[in-house]
Amino acid sequence: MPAVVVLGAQWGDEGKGKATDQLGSRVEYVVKFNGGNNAGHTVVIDGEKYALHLLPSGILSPGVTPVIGNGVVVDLEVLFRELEAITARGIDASRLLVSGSAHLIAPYHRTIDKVSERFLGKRRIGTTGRGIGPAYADKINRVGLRVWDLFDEHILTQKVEGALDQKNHLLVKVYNRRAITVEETVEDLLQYAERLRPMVADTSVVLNDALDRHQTLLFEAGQATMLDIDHGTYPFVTSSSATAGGACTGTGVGPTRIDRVVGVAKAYVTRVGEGPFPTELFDADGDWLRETGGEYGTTTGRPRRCGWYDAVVARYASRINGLTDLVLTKMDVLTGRERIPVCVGYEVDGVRTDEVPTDQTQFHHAKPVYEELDGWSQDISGCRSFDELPAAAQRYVLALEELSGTRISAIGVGPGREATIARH
Ligand code: 2SA
Ligand code: GDP
Ligand code: MG
Repeated sequence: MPAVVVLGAQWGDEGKGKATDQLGSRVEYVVKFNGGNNAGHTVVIDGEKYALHLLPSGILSPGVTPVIGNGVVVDLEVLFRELEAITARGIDASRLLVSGSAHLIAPYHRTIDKVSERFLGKRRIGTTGRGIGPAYADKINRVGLRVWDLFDEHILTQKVEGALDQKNHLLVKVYNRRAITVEETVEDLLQYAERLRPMVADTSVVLNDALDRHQTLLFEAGQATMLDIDHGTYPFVTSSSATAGGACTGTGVGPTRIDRVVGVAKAYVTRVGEGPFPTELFDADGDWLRETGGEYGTTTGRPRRCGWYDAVVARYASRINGLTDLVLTKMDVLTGRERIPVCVGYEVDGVRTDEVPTDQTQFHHAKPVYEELDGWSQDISGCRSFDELPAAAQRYVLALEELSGTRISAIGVGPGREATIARH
């Protein structure tokens, strides 16, 4: 397994953190390639819960070198706060590497994220408010700040001046806020420069050299396929490439060096923020999934919208990412349901389709076509092999595998590191 990508096959929070952590014990590098501290990955080890945001989940495995790739946007205050918190819990984070080409989230990005969401009103995206979109917008607009810029105050000042030019106009004239000064921004960013310096590297060289030495790499995606800037439910998406291609652009490792692409999917579906979600439940079943599954945002605490498994989305994720396998998580949450609906297709304005419509209006109109599968009542959280699962649970997995078009190689039956069934 020299290089593997782990990514979300739905709208996020599928349990990528746990999947990464599990594979982490078998890899040498865990590389985050997109997003920033909008992510929230929960890993439970020996009953202890760790919530990671900006740091790669692999940081919890001894011996692993965690890497923040060039595709990530870095909030330095959050980085050091998270590093201090996990170091205080006895985790050795000293090997962390940060790409010099990664972009920085400046305080004004957070401000703009929050005020623009308020300004959008009914058209808001439901962002995490962490400054992610504005930081990526500056990157694409070529007025972004990169980690390397921290080590030349003159250059940093020039770049902050350039970035603030238009923003202050917008903040003062449109949003009725005070102007942000160049000095306060530079001072804020520079306070972290010397602490960061030893971690900064040309991580593309580091990772490609590691592959040359036959070491193993795991690329960890933030957010998910349906939140991807190109392939997600635009404009209700995050601002980065959360699909498999992002692992290449976000790290400087070429696609021919990647061997396996693992999609993580929940046995049902959740979404936070605004945007279309065909299988969403607005009734007691939705509340039941939220409470039984503990579906509240790891970063913001927001209640997640919940719905039944959507095989159309799973097939789409398989195609867009070229998935080699799926990890199906949270099977244990469904225990106790007599029947479990699974979405096998959509009806869009009276026409049946088996594909995710890329026309946004059509996706908003998509109505799920359900097939009902038998549920199971036995507790499955202690099962550690496929054969131990009740027959109906086995049939549920096999049906999802068939409908999703990708082999299910592992099944999650609880939040703990050990609560997984591997299928060989
Ligand atoms: P942003 O902040 O610009 O990335 O928001 C844009 C959309 O992307 C969604 N998004 C997420 N969806 C699920 N999980 C995320 N991480 C946290 C978690 C979220 C939380 O693990 O629970 O705590 O609320 C995440 N990050 C971004 C977001 O909801 C917008 O729809
Ligand atoms: P991520 O963003 O994809 O890493 O997922 P999150 O950590 O935001 O949300 C997934 C939640 O489900 C976390 O609280 C995990 O501890 C939990 N979890 C992961 N896998 C399983 C599983 O198989 N069963 C149960 N019950 N919980 C799980
Ligand atoms: Mg999450």
